[in-house]
This record gives sequence, structure tokens and C-alpha cells, in this order.
Amino acid sequence: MNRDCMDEKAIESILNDLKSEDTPYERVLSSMCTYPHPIAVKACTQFIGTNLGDPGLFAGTAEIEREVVRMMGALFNNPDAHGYITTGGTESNIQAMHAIRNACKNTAPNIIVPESAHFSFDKLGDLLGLDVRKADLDSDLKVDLGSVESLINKDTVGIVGIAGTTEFGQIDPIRELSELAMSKGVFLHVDAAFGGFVIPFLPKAHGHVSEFEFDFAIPGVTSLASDPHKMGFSVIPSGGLLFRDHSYLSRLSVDTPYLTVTSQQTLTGTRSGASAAAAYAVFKYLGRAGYEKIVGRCMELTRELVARAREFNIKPLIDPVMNVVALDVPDADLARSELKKRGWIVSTTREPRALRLVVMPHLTRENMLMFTDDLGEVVKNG
Ligand code: 0PR
Repeated sequence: MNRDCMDEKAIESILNDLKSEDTPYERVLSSMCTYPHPIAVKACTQFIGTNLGDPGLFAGTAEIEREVVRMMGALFNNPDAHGYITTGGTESNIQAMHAIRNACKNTAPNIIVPESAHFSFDKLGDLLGLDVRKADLDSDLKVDLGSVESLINKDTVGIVGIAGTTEFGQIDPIRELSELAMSKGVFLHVDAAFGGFVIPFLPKAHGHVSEFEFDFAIPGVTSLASDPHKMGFSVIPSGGLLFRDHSYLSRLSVDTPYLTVTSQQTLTGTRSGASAAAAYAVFKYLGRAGYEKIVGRCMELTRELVARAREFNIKPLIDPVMNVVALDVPDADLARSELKKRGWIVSTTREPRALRLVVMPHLTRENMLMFTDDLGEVVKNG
């Protein structure tokens, strides 16, 4: 055998060793990802070799993607939504802003995003030549409408609202942002990368009507990002980008003369159909009831975690809206490193600085109890 070749067993053994260096999710409270659902993994494996970059060759896989977009459109109150399965929130945000920028003729366009926006907006500002203007937050850590309005000028092409902020799990006032966007004639993109698979499944306070509005039911919302690879329980990489109608997607079209189709609207060329198949499988399998159960459990654990933190005199910056908690501790960076010594991976927020926890489905009640005990000790000793 060639010296640069290895047998299967040897490769397997090296990969197993390296895999064992990865952090298992059980003690991770910093990530918005989790173990994918087994049915998603199975579908992912089945479709691993498919390429949606040339959909004429993969007619069945392309139909799966259309169905996933239809399902997400229905979930977000727009059965006519057009879009595609991206690699995640970053790509969805890039392409949403790309479409908005192409729709406008401004030579020095700007967009207004909340101060709490994910760093993907910094990336896309650079890529797309957009000036990304950051609006202040109010005392509830939602974007301040007055601040958004004051930043809008003749070169503003779009506003962004976040439904489930990365650091605080807060929901911006999307209806008010929609009114503002419509009155100024600009686009409104909703970044629900995390919240899209949480908000519709939150236990309903008032009968069947969710108290949070964030999607296409609000007339000014022109695009929305929501990731199956976060609370959608699907495989990495999977994001969903939806536009209100087809006109937006067509602004992203490039000619593809030598493919089985004549144009493409996606950012990447070759792209795996496994993401679409996995999302399809897990959506169909869990259904609304399955997601309600998962989200309900995460919210229950979140509430219990916060109640126990309060016993140690640790308060959240806001009452948790979803399964993301920012705890006001005296020294968040010290607490983070002390918790790491005890085997817990947590993160911190930027401003205001706090200890940030995401209660994903992989967190067991037993671990939550152990974690809060450690948290109490760390803060007492700190
Ligand atoms: N929009 C929001 C609101 C987000 O929270 C995120 C990611 C994105 C967009 C970008 O999504 P992609 O990373 O899928 O492109 N928020 C987390 C973050 O970057 C994701 C994360 C996931 C962080 C796993 C850590 C981790 O271990 O902070």
C-alpha cells in the first residue's frame, strides 16, 4: 500500500480520538445549536450527495426544498413566501440585505439595525457596501423606536428588527418598526434566526393568540430569517430565508448558462440538499405539537433556572422572553471563567455586560440544578 494511504480502521480511530476532544453539549449553555433530531440525521445522510446548485439534476430534492419553504411560509403566516435554504442566519441576513440593496438605486445606501444585532450585519455591511447604522436599545433591551427614526435619512434602504436577540432573547417591536418602515417607504427584514422556531411555539398566554407578533402577518415585514439548525432541531448548516413574494428573490438572479436551470438566486453555488431533507424530515415528524413540547420544556427549565438564581440574589436583566437569559452578576467575565473551571461553558453579553445562558434542549433538569448550585457558589465567592 502507498505510504500516504491509511486503512479504514486507522482513519476511524484517529477521527474518534479527535472527536473526543470536542465539548459534548450537555454542559454547554453558550450555544444556540444542539444535537440534531435523529430523523434529521437520517435524512441528512440519505441526501448527503445531492446538489441543489443544479436542481434540474435533483428534481426530488428540489421539490423537498420547495416544500420546506412552503412549510416555513405557513409557520410565518405567508403561504406565498419565496426563499431558499441557506447555510444559516449569516447567509440569510446577507442575502436579505443584498436583495434590498439591489432594489434601491442609492449610491451610498445605509440600513438601520438595533445595537443588539448579530455580528453578521457587520460582515454584510462590509461585503455589500452598506453603511450599518446602529440604533440604541430601550430599558427593556428592545430597539428604541425614536433612535431608529432619528437614524433614517434619504439613503436608508432598510430597517432590521430582531425576533430573539442573540444576547438577551428579546423581541423588538416589529409592528411599530413595520409602521415606521411603511411610512418611510423602506424594507423591513426580521432576523428570527433563533426566535423563529421558538416564538410560534411559546405557551400561549391568551388562548391561541401568541402575544408576540414578529412575522409576515405584519404588513411591512418584507423578509425573514429563521434557522432550522438552531431551535429547529435540524442539522448544521441550515438556515431559512423567506421573502414576502417572488419579486425580492428575482433581484438576486444571475444567469447560469451551463446549468440545468438558467438562473440562480443563492449566494453559494453548489449546496447540499441534505439541509433541506433534514429540515423536511424533522418538521414533518415533530409537527407543531412536537415543537411546542420542546419549547415548553426549555421555557420551564429557563424559568426554574432564573428562580433558583434569584434565590442567590442574582437577577436577570429582563424577565426571560425565550430560552435565553442574561444574568446580572457583579463580574460576568470572572464568573464565566470560574464556571469553566467547574466544567460549564457559558458566555457573556457585550453591553450591558452580563452572564449569558442559552437553555437548549440538550440541558437536562439535573444539569440545570447542578449548574445553578455552582453559579451560586461562584458568585458568592467572587
Ligand atoms: N442572527 C441571530 C439573531 C443569531 O443569534 C445568529 C447566531 C445569527 C443571526 C447568525 O447565524 P449563523 O451563525 O447560523 O450564521 N447566533 C449565535 C452566535 O453567533 C450562534 C451560535 C451558535 C453561537 C453556536 C455559538 C454557538 O456555539 O452567537
